[in-house]
Amino acid sequence: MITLYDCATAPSPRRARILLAEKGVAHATVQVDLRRGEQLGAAYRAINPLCTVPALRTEEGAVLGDNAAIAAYLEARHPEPPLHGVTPLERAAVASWQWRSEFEGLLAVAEALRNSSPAMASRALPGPDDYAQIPELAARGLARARRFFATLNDRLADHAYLAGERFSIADITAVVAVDFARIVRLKPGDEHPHLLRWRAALALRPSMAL
Ligand SMILES: N[C@@H](CCC(=O)N[C@@H](CS)C(=O)NCC(=O)O)C(=O)O
Repeated sequence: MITLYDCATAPSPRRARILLAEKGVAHATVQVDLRRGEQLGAAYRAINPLCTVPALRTEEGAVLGDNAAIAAYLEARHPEPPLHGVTPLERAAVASWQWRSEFEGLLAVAEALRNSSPAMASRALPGPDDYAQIPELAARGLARARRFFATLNDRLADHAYLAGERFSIADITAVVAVDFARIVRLKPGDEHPHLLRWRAALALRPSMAL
C-alpha cells in the first residue's frame, strides 16, 4: 500500500495530499508529530534521513523523501490527469511557476515564520541540522511573500491558472503558499482581485479541503 508520511498542520505535506487526491491515488497516511520533534527521532530518520515531511512509500517499497520526487513519480506512474503540462511550452510554464511558487512563495513565508517564531528558535531551517534564527530574515521573508501575492495577481489577470488555461501542479504549490501565509498574518485582499478569483475557483475542487 502506498503510504504518505504526513503532518496535518504543515504546508509541505499538504502539497502531496492535494496531488494524491487530484491523481485519485488511494493511500494510507501516517501522521508525524512535528511539534513534538518526531521527525528528528531515530524511527522517522530511518524512513526519511532528510527528517522532513512529506515522504511517500511507493508500491515498490521505495521511500521518496521530498515533494519533487513525489511529484515526478506520481506523474510518471499516474499520467492522468496531466499536471505538469502537455505541450512543450505548457511544460515550460508549469516548471517556471512551480519553481517561483516554491522559491518566491513557500520559502518566503517559511523564512518569515521560521526566523521569528519562538517555537522555532534553532530550527530556522528544516532538516537534520539546527540553524539559529536571523531576525532580519523574518522581515525580508514577509516583504518577499507580499511581492509574491502581487506577482500571482498580475499573472492571473489574464490566465485562468498559473501556467495558462489548465490546472497544474504549480497551482497546488501556489495555493499552499498563499494559505500558509496566514500564519504570518498575510491574506489576499481587495488589491488582489485576480488572486481571489483564482482561489475561489480552486475551492470548488474537493482536494483543496485537504
Ligand atoms: N523540500 C521539502 C521541504 C519539506 C519541509 O520543509 N517540510 C517541513 C514541514 S512544512 C518539515 O518537515 N519540517 C520539519 C522541521 O521543521 O523540523 C519538500 O517540499 O518536500
